[in-house]
Amino acid sequence: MRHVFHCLDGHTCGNPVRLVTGPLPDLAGTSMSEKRADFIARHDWIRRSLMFEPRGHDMMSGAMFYPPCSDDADASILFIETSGCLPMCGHGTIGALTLALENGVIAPANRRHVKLDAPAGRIEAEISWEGGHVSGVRIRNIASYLAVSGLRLDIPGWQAITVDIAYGGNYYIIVEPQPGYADLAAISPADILRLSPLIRAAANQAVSLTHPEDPSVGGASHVLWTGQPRDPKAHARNAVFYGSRAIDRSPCGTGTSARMAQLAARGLLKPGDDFVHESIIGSLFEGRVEQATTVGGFDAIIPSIKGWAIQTGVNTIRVDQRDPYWDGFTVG
Ligand code: PYC
Repeated sequence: MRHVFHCLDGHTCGNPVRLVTGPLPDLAGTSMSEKRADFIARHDWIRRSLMFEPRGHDMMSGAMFYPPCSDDADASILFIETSGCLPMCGHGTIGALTLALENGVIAPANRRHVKLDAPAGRIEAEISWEGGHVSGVRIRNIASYLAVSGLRLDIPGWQAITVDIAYGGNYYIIVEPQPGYADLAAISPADILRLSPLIRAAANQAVSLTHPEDPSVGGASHVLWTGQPRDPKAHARNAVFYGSRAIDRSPCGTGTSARMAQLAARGLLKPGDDFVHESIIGSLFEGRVEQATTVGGFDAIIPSIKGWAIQTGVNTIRVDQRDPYWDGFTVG
């Protein structure tokens, strides 16, 4: 059996985005959270075949637009990545909206203001246009909060470290400078790929994380390594590990949201403050604390993140079940 998927490929500040325009599977459920669960239960082969090698790679990340779930939204968005179907993805939203709006995949009532139902909740996007091109997207993200602070973890074969865990649409284990970890500049990408899975396993063994208002979201999935900025416009630099072998090339939208929530909980950011985050390749997201709020009894913030994306191609992808690797593979 052969399946053909039509995709628009691009990247957001360096990290890939593959927008699948069709055919899309019908999903059961009335909310994007229920539809995400149905996709995972019945259609996950589509994610695996389009994200993993030989059609994708370790960093591949994609999205699909569906009709809105709530009355006043323009569309709904589902995220498919090598790490699974994330509740929320910032770089994915910026890229998917750019590709969709430039190619007429969605037709919002207002092309400068798009309301989306995401599995993690309602997000809104301000779109900047230059001629027929989207020059920037600012997403107003879901409520983000510091979930755990000062967690001590013994990392086998390395050392004991102290981390915080914050939520920005996914749960992030945040590694800051401490004895044995001076800065992002002091470790190599190979170290990040080797140590992050160990940190993630130790964190999930030490604490059980469930979103206080959405039991379908839980577990620490991403590791955010903090660092001093290199670009004078940035307040900080970071590298986010996700999946089993990926380092985000963008500054990571949900990671930047989690980091802003952590800094706000410490009193280092307040509503109205900007926070420019630099990625491992030097690209920038412009973060901002929009307002203070609460999540299930935790003090929280509504963050926004602005970034840009570029289309790199139009991709018709075949998934042929005669291919022994039809639903993808990963190495290592
Ligand atoms: O931008 O939120 C993000 C993200 C999550 C994983 C990779 N990028």
